[in-house]
Amino acid sequence: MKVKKLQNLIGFALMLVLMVSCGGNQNGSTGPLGGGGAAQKAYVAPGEYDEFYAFLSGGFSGQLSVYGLPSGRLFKVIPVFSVDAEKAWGFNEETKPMLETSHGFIPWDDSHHPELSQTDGVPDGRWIFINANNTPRIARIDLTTFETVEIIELPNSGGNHSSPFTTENTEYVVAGTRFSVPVPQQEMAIEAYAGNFKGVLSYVKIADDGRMDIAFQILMPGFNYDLAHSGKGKSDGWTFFTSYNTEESNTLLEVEASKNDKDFIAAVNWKVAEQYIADGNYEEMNSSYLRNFYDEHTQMASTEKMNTVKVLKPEDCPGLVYFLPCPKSPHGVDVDPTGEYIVGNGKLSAELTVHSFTKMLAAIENEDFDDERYGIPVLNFDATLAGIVKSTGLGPLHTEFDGDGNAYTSFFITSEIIKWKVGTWEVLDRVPCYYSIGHLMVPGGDSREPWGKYLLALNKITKDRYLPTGPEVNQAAQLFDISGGKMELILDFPTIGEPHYAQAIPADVLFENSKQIYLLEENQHPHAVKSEEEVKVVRDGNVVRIYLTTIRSHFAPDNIEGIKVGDEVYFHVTNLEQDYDVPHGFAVMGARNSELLIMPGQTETLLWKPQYPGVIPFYCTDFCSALHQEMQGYIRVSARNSNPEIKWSVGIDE
Ligand code: K7E
Ligand code: CUA
Repeated sequence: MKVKKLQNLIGFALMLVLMVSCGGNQNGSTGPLGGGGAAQKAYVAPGEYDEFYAFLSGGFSGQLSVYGLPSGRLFKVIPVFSVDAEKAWGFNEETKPMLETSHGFIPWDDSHHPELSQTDGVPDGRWIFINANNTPRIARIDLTTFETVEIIELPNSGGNHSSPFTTENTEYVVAGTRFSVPVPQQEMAIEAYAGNFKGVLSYVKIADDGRMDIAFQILMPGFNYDLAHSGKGKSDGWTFFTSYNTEESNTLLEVEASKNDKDFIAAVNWKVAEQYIADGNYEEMNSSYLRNFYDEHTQMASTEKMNTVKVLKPEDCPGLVYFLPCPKSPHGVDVDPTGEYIVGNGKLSAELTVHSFTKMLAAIENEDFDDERYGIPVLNFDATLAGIVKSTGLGPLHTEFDGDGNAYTSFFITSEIIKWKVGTWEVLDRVPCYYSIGHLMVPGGDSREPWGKYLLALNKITKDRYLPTGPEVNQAAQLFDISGGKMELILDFPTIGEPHYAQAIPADVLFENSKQIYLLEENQHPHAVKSEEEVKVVRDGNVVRIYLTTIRSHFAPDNIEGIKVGDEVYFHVTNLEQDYDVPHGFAVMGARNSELLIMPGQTETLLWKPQYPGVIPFYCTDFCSALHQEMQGYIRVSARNSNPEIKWSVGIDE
């Protein structure tokens, strides 16, 4: 009976919260908890595959997680900007260089926006990019291996938030700084901010093979550049960045940066930028930054240091940037699938301001300017206005689109999603979210051809949606079926970190290209051994390299002698398996890093420094076979001043 009482209590608490959080916004289009029909829509039977892969940013976990839709099943956490002991990311010798920056080795970041590569404005499944907000970087993940293969640092940026949104053929991914800073960095009074701090917008060129390179940076006024989206179709060639703090305040921004009735969307013509660069009309600035690349053949990451960047100054580059006034400190900026409408989500307002790209071009042509800021023309507000969505929701943050001419906007303050018609601006439907939605995502919803069907709400506050787990409850995602006229809630599921944005792509675009093994004969790791005959232990001064192999269910060698206290021992472990889904693990007692998790055909390296004489066990951490528990070995460690003979073996000579 106690249980029942508890349920009643929870039900009552829930009701209270609904009344407080949602202001009675439920219109009955969906029950708050869904029904049997809803369960059917999210149900993917055991053994069946999901229709979509969804990639959710890891927020303050710094990673990227992969879920199936509509089931909400977590498939994988891809380590990106934070070390991950499960996969040895940032712990093994191969991947340590991936987390090097000009500030040194950094084991963490805050990742907000995954963005799939596109061809003709449609996500193509080659790569997914994601930003690091704190120490400005962009990472590229290869979607054949679901591994991070490149990370580039962004110099002159103070926090990479409006990033890494792609152009429609992945010519570039962009990176606008959220915090303006002195450029180049130098000491000055903080109150000297206005006029002296700058905001940099970076364009990172993506080569055909995916390699990233900073093509140029635009030195903008010291505003906060919050989000971005590139044009598509008719507006291809442009990128739109929202800004706030056009007041240029350096303190108490919640008040000081909320004074101007309108801030700006910066419209950047990157084709014009390319022309200025081609004509040599730029400044080469000294700025050092790192680029880290993981080579799939050598299976090693390496770091390159770059020393200069090309900078464009808008005041010297007519036609490069225009400001579109946008009310109330806009957060998201979203471009509809036709490329005609640019939606500003003014986060302190109840309305959405939609600009017309065609009208913007006409206003530029007619020089219909109201003002200028630091040499950048400010277009007349009415001249570019396409329409206003009068929603009665509060706190719009982000908008996504379906393939049927509808838009979906998240409202943080009133905790709801509002569906509206592109072109007529009429509100069609609204549903509550539990609670306080940030981004939302429709598969392909920021592309030219959205797949539609589902809408994922990425909520900031979870409260009573799950059983309590101490003071923290993981952030809740909520899945809606949008295939009918009304949005229908069909699933809640917990997420990792605090996802901001997400992307999704039909599963069949990816899974056929998904790599199942690394071919042993293509393994060019400098310390690979391709058979048990080649294993060895090599001493060079106090550096000892142990070349090991794994195959179900033993290590070769598994008895090793001749190691001394004070040695630096590198275990180079090659997994000889050539079967799908047969990794082996490797862990040694007292190692001050992590396990290794070695995929079939791969080589990974663990550094270990033995601390005292003894016999130390090592073992396989991944349950690989019926005799996995037998997959172990020993290392004899001798005293520092001894002179032991190096020996290794596996099995007994008969
Ligand atoms: Cu709106 Cu960082 Cu994209 Cu969060 S941001 S919600
Ligand atoms: Cu190999 Cu367990």
